[in-house]
Amino acid sequence: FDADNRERRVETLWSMCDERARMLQDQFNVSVNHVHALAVLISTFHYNKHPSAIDQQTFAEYAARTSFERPLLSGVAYAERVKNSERAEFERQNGFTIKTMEGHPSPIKDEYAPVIFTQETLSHIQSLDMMSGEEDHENILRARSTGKAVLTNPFPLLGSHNLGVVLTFPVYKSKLSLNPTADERIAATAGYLGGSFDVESLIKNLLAQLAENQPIVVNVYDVTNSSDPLVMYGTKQNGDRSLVRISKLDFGDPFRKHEMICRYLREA
Ligand code: WA2
Repeated sequence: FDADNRERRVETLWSMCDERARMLQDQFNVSVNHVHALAVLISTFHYNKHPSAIDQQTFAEYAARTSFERPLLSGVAYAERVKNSERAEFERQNGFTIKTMEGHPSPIKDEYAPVIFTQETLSHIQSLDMMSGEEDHENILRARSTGKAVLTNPFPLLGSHNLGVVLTFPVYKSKLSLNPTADERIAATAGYLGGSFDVESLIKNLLAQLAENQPIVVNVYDVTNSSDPLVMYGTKQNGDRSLVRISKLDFGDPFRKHEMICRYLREA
């Protein structure tokens, strides 16, 4: 097996892996940008307009009709911040009890993040307190103190049990000052607009569209903690271990690091 062939095999793997990483990153980033726009929509039409111009039905319709803008998201939802002192009034006005992620009535806590608007595809998280889930809870705290889009590590999503990551944007009351501190941000928080990347099924779809005659094994890892890489996508297929390409991925949350690892399915 000569050096020329070997070189071509290396180059082909590099370009196939880089192309897939670029496509995934692009689709991820356009999805994030559109969720950002939805957060602005909530702020503009739900909080800065009296009475609010958005209810569950309006949100669900808008989310469904714009879902083509968010190719990797299985759905979007809005969770409102509710302090314990406001809970009774909130539950009376909305006509439901705040529930834990397991679906039971929530015990008393300082504050809650019950979902009030959902895209139809996420209707199963309606009225759930997103602060009662470990990954969602971390996301909510990090989003509201930074003002930025944040991602969870990969975990099994509610309902589907597929591996995914949750994206969260904070929504603030209009009172937020120009260069707010973290504490000012937290105090002005109105709620959390987010969605779920159903990584398992949606990346598979994306990669299937690119399938070529040279089958490759693609894995995506969350390598935020370099000594404990977390599988985000891909099965444990071995492939040809002698040749590996690691392509860079940037999903826009500087706190998290991701990479794509590719190898040939078959040996040369
Ligand atoms: N969305 C969909 N499935 C999930 C999930 C989630 N969170 N958490 C676990 N499975 C409304 O950060 C606010 C969405 C959370 C946003």
